[in-house]
Amino acid sequence: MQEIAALGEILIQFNSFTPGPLRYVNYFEKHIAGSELNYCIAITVIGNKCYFIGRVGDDEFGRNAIEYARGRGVDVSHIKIDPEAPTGIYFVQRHYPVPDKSEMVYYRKNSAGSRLSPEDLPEELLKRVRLVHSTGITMAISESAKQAVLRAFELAKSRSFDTNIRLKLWSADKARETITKVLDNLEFLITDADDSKILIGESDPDKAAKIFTEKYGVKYLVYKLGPKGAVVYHEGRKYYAPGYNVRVEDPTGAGDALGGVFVSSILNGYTPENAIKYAVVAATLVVTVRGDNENIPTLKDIEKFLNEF
Ligand code: KDG
Repeated sequence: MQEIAALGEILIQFNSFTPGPLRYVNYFEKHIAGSELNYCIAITVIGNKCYFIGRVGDDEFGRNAIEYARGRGVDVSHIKIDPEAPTGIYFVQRHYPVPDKSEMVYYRKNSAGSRLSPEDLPEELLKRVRLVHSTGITMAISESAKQAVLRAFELAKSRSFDTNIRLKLWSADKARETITKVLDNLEFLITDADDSKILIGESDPDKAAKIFTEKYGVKYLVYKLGPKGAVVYHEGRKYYAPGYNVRVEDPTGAGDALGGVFVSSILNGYTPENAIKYAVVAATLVVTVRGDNENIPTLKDIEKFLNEF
């Protein structure tokens, strides 16, 4: 079993029970989410150990977040309870104005999670683990959280990063300036056409791959293609896994499941070809429900999907 540490913010998600503009939604369903937690859960579901590093508020939602993460097998011993700020929340608006897509509305400014700072880092653990993971979201939420990611990546033996550029959190220019600081020699980079266009001015996957792998030395580039699946570039080869046609309930979290399942499968010795196939199955199952991580499948369930769907 490999050990991974992920840095980020756990958020309480209020997912619209019905599709359409939030102002007309009367019922919301609570889930526990946040990109790095979703990834961490995917890592554990595939059989590796994941430590989550972050802060939650000293409130009911903070306790809920910790209990949920622990219940999903995540190591929560490095999650701090911050009495000075609340646990962040967000709402998900579904299928409006673009069918099959969701929009996030955040209430997370000055949240406990955004107060993550380099002092919160368990340095010995970060030096020891096989891989440290974070995302563009954590680099966007505050200066101290950004510094925490930079320091954690300095300590890490190896790094995994999902660009996850959320333009509601920062501008494209700021995202480019900040994220390009961590691209060098990543073991895993997870991205897509929109983020790649912002970062390197290129959205074509083959051209972007050349830049990420040759200029920045990324070892595994995972390029998400939405409903079309995903492609991996590794040591000059390309592995494509097509998507599946399913009914979309809420695509939020699919990319995190894809990234976490891919990384965890590679660490377990699977080939890039199989790992990306499994990762696309995980992302496919996640889009069929509300909630970001409840549908992340085990390897056994992935096999069942592949045999029967
Ligand atoms: O990838 C899913 C995440 O976007 C969602 O869980 C909320 O972490 C979140 C964010 O910051 O957007």
